[in-house]
Amino acid sequence: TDKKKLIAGNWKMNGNLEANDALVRALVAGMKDAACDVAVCVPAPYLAQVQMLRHGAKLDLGAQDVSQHASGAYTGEVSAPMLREFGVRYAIVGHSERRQYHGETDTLVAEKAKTALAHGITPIVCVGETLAEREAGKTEEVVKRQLAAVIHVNGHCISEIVVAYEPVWAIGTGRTATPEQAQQVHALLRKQLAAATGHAGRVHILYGGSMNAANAASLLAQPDIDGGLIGGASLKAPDFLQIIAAAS
Ligand code: 3PY
Repeated sequence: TDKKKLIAGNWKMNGNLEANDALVRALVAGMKDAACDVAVCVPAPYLAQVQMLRHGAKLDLGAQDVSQHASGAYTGEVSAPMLREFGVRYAIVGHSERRQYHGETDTLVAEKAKTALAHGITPIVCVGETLAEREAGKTEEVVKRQLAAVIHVNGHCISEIVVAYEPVWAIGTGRTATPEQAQQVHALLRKQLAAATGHAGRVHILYGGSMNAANAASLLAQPDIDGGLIGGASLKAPDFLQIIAAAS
């Protein structure tokens, strides 16, 4: 399809006021000719700072998580309505680091996606298999189960989600899926979305997992890879800008 690609940075728990200032200014200056959509998913305390810095630019703002609840006695959580007040357009849900270190289940991830959508935030739903699951031949089963949990909660508004395929063995390890390995899973996910919605062509399926300036072009050339969710390389302006250029 001819939809624009989406390049989203996932800063994870990195950054500080000074570094963010330099990074976002460099991005805003460097992406004037970008023909793709670009977002940065920043730690919650920096949303206001980045919202101000990107003022007037095409750079969209994202959060890295969102509560499944809209408000209430949930100490430490951040709600979708709060994120909206800072101009947040996207929220990552179900990143493998949250599934692994914070015990997030398919059901919880689906509830978070549903709450985000209800408040006008597009969830970036992460799916991906571990190395053990891949080696046991379970990749398809795992990613389908993870995506099904979200689709079946949100059957009517599935076209408003973004999916990110992030093989766990390629996250923060420097190992990347080959373009062919990634394409194979993206095609499966597209088929699953098509069966559920009838218009899967509109849904962005991003690749994540050590996408960087050197490998972005070959991954983005695959027919079902509609963009990237970028970890470490999103913290370096020249690298992130190179990925944006590869997607433009
Ligand atoms: C990575 O690239 O390592 C990521 O986890 C992106 O979300």
